[in-house]
Amino acid sequence: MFDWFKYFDFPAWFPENVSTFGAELDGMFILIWYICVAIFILTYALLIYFLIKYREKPGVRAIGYHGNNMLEFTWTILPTFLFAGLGIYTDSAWEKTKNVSHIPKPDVTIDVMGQQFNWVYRYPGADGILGRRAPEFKTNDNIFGVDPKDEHGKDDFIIETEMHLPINKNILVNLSAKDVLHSFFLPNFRVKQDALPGSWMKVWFNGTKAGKYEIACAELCGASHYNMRGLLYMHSLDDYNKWYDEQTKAKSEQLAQALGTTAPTADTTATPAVTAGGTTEHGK
Ligand SMILES: [Cu+2]
Repeated sequence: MFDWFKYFDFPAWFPENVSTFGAELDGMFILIWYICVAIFILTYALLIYFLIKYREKPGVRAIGYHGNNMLEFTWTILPTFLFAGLGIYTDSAWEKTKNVSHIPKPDVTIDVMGQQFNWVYRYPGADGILGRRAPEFKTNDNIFGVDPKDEHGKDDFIIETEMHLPINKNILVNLSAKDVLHSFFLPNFRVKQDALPGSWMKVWFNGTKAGKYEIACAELCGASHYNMRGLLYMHSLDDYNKWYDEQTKAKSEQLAQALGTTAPTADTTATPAVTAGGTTEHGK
């Protein structure tokens, strides 16, 4: 038999959730979805019923009707309670995911910049500290506005389109845009946040499953908006640290070349970018 319910069950269309807070947000979405479906069915059933009941009949005259205070009172009060109730019920999920003062201690902090038409990521480099940035340093060659005098900024490395992160770690993204409004969208992580030129927003999440995931722009930002697609690789901690080491080595070689010196030999004492354990529990 054709399974109609499968098509009616809209939440089943969601991309796989791989975020610690995803299930809670999905639950909220599903609750609101089914309330909407129930109201839709109720109102359309009534509409069709009245259409048939009060259809034109020979010998029956239409009557004028000037409203009913009780009815109007009811359909104003009921939605008020419904919306206020939903607001109170979903408040904790909102606080956990969006309230900046409740962001858990980050294990990895990176900058993400949206521009026409791709995403650019800045990692803190070998020292693990992102260089200071300020608007006055912004140029086309320095879109993040990193202070050229800040030592912490020298080893920062920038990559485009592909983002790499470790699983089971608290990720903090400082988000901004270079030109117009963009929206940083990680469907599998239930993360979506507008990116505003001239402003840095904090976005956090914690991914639970290694793999390759889509990054999209969810704000119509120009002619190639559809093309603003990135890939997020979630790695095990070891794989992530390996990738990170390669990037920092490439960066130090690049720096050495620019200075006309040879790169320091691979230092075996380098501390891993992120250490195992010590993951802060997400939430408050
Ligand atoms: Cu965009």
